[in-house]
Amino acid sequence: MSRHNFRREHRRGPDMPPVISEEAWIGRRRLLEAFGFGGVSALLASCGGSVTAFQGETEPLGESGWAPGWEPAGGGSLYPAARNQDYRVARATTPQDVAARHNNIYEFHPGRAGPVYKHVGDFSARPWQVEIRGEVEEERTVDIDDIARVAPLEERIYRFRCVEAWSMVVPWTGLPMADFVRWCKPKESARFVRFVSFLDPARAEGQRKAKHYPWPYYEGLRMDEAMHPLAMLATGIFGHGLPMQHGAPLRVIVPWKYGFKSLKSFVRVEFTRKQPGTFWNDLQSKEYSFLSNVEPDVPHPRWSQSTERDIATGDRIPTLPFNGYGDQVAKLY
Ligand SMILES: Nc1nc2c(c(=O)[nH]1)N[C@H]1C(S)=C(S)[C@@H](COP(=O)(O)O)O[C@H]1N2
Ligand SMILES: [Mo]
Repeated sequence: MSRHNFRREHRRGPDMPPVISEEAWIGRRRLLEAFGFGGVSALLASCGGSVTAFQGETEPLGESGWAPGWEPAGGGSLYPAARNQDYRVARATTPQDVAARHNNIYEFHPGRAGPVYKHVGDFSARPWQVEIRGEVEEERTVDIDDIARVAPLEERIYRFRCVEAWSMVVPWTGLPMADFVRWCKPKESARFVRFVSFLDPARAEGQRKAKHYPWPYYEGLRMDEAMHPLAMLATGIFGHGLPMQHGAPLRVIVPWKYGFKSLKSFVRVEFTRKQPGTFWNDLQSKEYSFLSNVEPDVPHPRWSQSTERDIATGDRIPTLPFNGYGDQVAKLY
């Protein structure tokens, strides 16, 4: 794709309809696997524009192949963490293979959710440090292992709903964001917490190609949102450390908000007095608000938010207010 086309294709937001729908892709993959084919590129070569994304097809990793090749945050002995049974979902958990092949992380693959795992290359989440800055008693730079040991790691099954109307149900490993926030020792004056992702255009091809984005990716939460028991600092998924495409080595999870609020791979946490800017709000304020809670009755300017597509089954299902967490979080708003 030329630079010009690339820009045209990718400037619209975290919500571009896929060139080929993920249902179709998964469907073809299942079909091919059933017939014993390892890759899909040969078949897709006849599909014109959709071919680009599938060039360089690598062997499927399979259920156990998604654990990262580096030591996860806190060390491998902390995984798998015990499941916290208070956090369950009355909907089938998305198979790991499906979740790990359908991701959104513009640093590696800007434009739409898709097979980001093919674009992470040999990017490694070690060594990795996190700066704690702003309205805190003492600014510090800490190692991910210190963060992962702030509280016992636990597993929680959460719904996850992207603003582009796909969704999944996955087991995250991590700790309550509230415990991490307290450990940062914010001052009374701190009213928001801002997260910033890595900047590494040499290794992250999306940051090289999509030069028109204001890298690095940044997001923010109100302090009461970050302190809510549902907010997590995730270090793992499916019982192991996060693979790069899911946001290694640590990320934010706020399950009642659209997926783009759940920033991945952060290197900086900053406590602020004023509401910080956020990546998508700064790019398209009419489409992506600072709060961005899941609100099925409030359509995106370009599509309805009343239903969502389960990435595993392909089923269209109703979207729930606050993504099903209204009884816990509605009181915040
Ligand atoms: N740093 C960073 N974090 C990010 C994104 C991104 O492009 N960069 N994309 C967001 C979007 S739009 C979604 S839907 C989720 C996807 O998370 P998943 O790939 O683990 O499902 O990550 C969010 N966090
Ligand atoms: Mo998203």
